[in-house]
Amino acid sequence: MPKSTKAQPAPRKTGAKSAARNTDSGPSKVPPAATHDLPARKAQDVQALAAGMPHNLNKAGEHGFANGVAPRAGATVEPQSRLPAASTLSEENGSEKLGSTAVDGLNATIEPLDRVRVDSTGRFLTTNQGVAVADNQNSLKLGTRGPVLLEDFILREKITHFDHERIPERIVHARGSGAHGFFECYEPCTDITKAAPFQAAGKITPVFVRFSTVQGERGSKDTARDVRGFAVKFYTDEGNWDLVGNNIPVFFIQDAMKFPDLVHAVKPEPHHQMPQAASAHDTFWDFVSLMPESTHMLMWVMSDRAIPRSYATMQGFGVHSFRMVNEAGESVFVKFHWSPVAGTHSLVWDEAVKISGADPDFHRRDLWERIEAGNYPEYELALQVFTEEQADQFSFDILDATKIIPEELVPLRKVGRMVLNRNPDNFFAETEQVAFCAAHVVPGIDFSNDPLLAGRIHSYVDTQISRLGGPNFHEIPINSPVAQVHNNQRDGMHRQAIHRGRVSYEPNSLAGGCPFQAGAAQGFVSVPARLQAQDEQAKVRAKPEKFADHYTQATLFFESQTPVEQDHIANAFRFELSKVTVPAIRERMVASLRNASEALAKKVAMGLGMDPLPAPLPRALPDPAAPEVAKSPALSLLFRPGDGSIKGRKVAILVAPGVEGESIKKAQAALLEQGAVGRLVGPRIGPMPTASGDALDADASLENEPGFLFDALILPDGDEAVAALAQDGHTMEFIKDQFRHCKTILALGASRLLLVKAGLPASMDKSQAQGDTGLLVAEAAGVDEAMSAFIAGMAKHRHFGREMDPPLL
Ligand code: HDE
Repeated sequence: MPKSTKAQPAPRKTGAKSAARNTDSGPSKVPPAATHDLPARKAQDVQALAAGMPHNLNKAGEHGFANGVAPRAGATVEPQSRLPAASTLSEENGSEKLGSTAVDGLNATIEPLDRVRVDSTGRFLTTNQGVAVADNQNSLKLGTRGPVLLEDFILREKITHFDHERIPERIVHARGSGAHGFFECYEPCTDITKAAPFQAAGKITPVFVRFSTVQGERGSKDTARDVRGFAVKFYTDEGNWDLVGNNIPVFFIQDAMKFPDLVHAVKPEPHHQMPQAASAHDTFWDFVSLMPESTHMLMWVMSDRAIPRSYATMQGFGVHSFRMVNEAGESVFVKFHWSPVAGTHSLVWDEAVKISGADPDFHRRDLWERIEAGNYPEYELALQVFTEEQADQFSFDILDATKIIPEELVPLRKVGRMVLNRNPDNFFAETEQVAFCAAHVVPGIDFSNDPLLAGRIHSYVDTQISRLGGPNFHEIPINSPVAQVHNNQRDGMHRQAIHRGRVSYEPNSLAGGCPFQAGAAQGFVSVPARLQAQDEQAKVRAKPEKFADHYTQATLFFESQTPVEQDHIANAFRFELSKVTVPAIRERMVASLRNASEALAKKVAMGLGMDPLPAPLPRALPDPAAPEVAKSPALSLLFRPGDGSIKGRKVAILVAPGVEGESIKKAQAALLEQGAVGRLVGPRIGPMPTASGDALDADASLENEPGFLFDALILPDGDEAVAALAQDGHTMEFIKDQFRHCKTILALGASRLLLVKAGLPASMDKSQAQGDTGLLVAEAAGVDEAMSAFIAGMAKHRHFGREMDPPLL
């Protein structure tokens, strides 16, 4: 606790009333006064408080290294009464609006969001001033056919507010979706950190998470090939900690100096603003082919990681090396990893492209629906913990954000889980206004010297000032911490806090020294990073030597993928580079790929009709250090299949008049039991008479919910229904897309014919012999058993054994 001395009361006698009623000068000594005269009492107590701090007690200790690492708590003096800290003696005159007086030591803007949640149930319309609006249909006119009057303040307030509804979108990561949830600590991590969320098993910390794409504008499609933002705001009881990460553990560049260049290159080209939310264009590939340090990241971005199936099925990474520090001040390095309990699952490219047309909100909808259905997305947080001495031995530099630390080299330590269990009440107020910031850390967490991270520490606060209209964005409810906020920052646009008293500086004696510096015991103290050799201390614009190894980890990533994933990477490079209009850029990129993987470069070149191969690009570091591991199986998406559940998946069950209803109802029930949704998709929505005379109600149509929006397909029995579906061209597209995207298909009874009509392998036995357990046929009577096989097939996510390039169907 801070040092605190009690202010000595002045003797109380009469005679000071008039002196105490001035605000601009006073006597040489505060005259004693009767305690019941408030102005005089205040003057005495202020004098006593100020006199209680005859000099700045901390000043002498403020210098030198020892104070630098362990600053002392500030000195404070306790006032005799509440009067010295008050702005005004009239604060006792409360009202419905004012409430009562400030509560001692409390910043009331930091309260649960209930404080600002609005529910208009049973209320009438009002203006922003709370004045009831009698007529919300007509503007004020001079007669029914006369001119509208300038006097109509209700119309003008409404239109003016509307005119200003938009705020600037984020420069990057404009497109996103958010959710509330909590982080639960598995075990105390006090050995490595004093950070509040990690102090006790079972400790719960509230979080808000925002997932995003990077390149596209706010209204762009969710399923673009892109990195996904994975930003988590922990409302810890020691302040907000933002872990602003991505779903890919490396980045394109090594130094913040290059970030605006990267973003300018990947965004729509400035002359015609095309293409939207896509890296497949000249300027992006021009830039990255001249920046060989991007190659590792390119491998990830061309992999299926860049087209996740769901926010609930992608990993998250802190990317940079951070530090953790314990109570004793000992520090280690850490990398942060989020792993989805549902496993890592992605889309395939053809599917992603189609989804972006039919449902640009695919990921947003999926996140919302999972949470509404109680299938809460869940992720485990793990740390890679390593020391500075270990880091020195690695073949790569841990300050280089284009490098990972293979899990085989430094294992993952699981420290907790995050569950997203509440959708926001209002997208704008929460998801749009949330302001993440790489600089928001709490005691126990600290930065490394990664030069990319350094730029981020600056950038995020800066950008919010223009995006959210001023320096007080931390007071927007979604951004305000649950920990108390007390400082001497004042004013600025949209200030919410009403600070009591006249002191807004430190040191002070007039507020008893408050708010005082917390000191090392409770406050944030930067880790005094180890001093490097003297010659490295000079001011330079330079990179460490190991940053020049641009290809070793690109090779590691590619070699660690399964053959299917390698094919997808090659196909993505082929697609993207085929969209480039300048052959020299394409060639430069393939020349660069030759340094990472000759096989990949050849395959891409072949797909681009490039023969012969261009000579490999010269390497910045001809002889890089040998890597610790040649393969890291953990880098494959298939390494994390998840808990095997099908929760949150969507299944299309086609129906048409004459459908065999019982098997469909059973199938739908079996899916619901597993947490998956089976939707009845008909030639149109509405009731479909079944063969047995009752009806099934189709809630989607072949037209409004095309096949690629579903994770799996069930085709129904019933001759009449099958004949009707066979007449509808959508059905064939539906089946073909499901097959092409390697999804699980179950054909019941007569619907086998539809598979044949769609051109699927005529002999199911042959397909199954090839191990494709995702193509199932069964009689309607055997639907229970068939559903077990179907669910097992879905749990495998995809059946890549049937994939062909180009696709057969
Ligand atoms: Fe960001 N980044 N970034 N970034 N970033 C922003 O902040 C920036 C980087 C990331 O859901 C901006 O509030 C610089 C790496 C996410 O609101 C901006 C550099 C990683 C989000 C900004 C980087 C990220 C952002 C835009 C290089 C992965 C969305 C709006 C030095 C670890 C957060 C905003 C949300 C957003 C700057 C590089 C992740 C402009 C200068 C590396 C997830 O401040």
